[in-house]
Amino acid sequence: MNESVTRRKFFQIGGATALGLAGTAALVNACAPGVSAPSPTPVPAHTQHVGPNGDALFMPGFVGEVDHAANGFNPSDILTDFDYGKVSTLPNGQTLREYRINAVTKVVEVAPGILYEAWTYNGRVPGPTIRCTEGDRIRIEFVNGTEHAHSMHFHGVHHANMDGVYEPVPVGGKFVYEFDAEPFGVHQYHCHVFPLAEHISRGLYGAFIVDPKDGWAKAEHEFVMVQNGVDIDFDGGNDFYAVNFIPFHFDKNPIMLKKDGLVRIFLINMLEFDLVNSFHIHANFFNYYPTGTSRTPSEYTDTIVQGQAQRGMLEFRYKYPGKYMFHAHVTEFAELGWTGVFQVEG
Ligand SMILES: [Cu+2]
Repeated sequence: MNESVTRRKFFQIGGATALGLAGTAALVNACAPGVSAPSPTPVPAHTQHVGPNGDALFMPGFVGEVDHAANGFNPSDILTDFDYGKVSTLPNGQTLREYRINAVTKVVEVAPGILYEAWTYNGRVPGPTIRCTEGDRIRIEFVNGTEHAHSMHFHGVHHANMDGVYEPVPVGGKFVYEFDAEPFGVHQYHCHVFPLAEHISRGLYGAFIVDPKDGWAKAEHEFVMVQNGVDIDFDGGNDFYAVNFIPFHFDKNPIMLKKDGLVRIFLINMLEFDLVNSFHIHANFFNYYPTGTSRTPSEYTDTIVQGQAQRGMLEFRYKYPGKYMFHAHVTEFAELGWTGVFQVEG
């Protein structure tokens, strides 16, 4: 990429087309004062803030959708796709949950016409959401089907030899991770092989949710949202931002909520290359439980900030029907894809 075209300008000038990667991609963002081609007639800046139909733009975005079927996963499905494993009972009465996870290289269409070679757990980004109850025995057979060494490093409490750091799994290799799930809360797993930032940024991460023994309050909706960036030109800076990997997905595909229903979000920040991420909901406040390890919220707010690997649980209800935005309040990230809509139905 031309040095003078920083990642901050990439999206604004229609970088997909500029890179020659776009194919069918058409970019909707006329809000690019100062970087568009010189015009013989000065155009008042704010006449540019309109979409193709002349309607006001509240967020930039892409025309069209990525091919979720070809990708093999859909961010909307990932919201509620909890994997409880193959369940059995050990002789001591403990619940055993067994998983099989393959590391696979997968070309993912991250924006219409833009293909990205992701490194994935089970062909999707984020990887499977592993969900269990505190005290369960977790057994994961990990097979590395890629062309690089990888591992699975879980956050939580476990033995050193199950930490996925000093035993990288070679190409074609296998490793069985086994540990008891603790503490309850919202955690994650990710590859821990050098260079770490690349292995994580490429897509090797997923949610690990440990429910307390006596459960959470019953919720109408429970969603997993993993915040990430996409560095499509591999220059160590993100070009797009998202939850559940595909930029603008939840702007195009609103999340339906029931009015007054309790919403619980397991929110994890796996963003590389940028120091902080944030989450903001419109016209409402939420209780925030950092790392999900306490039953007492630390905060009642509408915005929280997370550094990398920070995560937590959010709980809220919408009392009025309507359409509400949620997005990173690092607003630059929002304009580069990390934005979505809650549609509340009465
Ligand atoms: Cu790796």
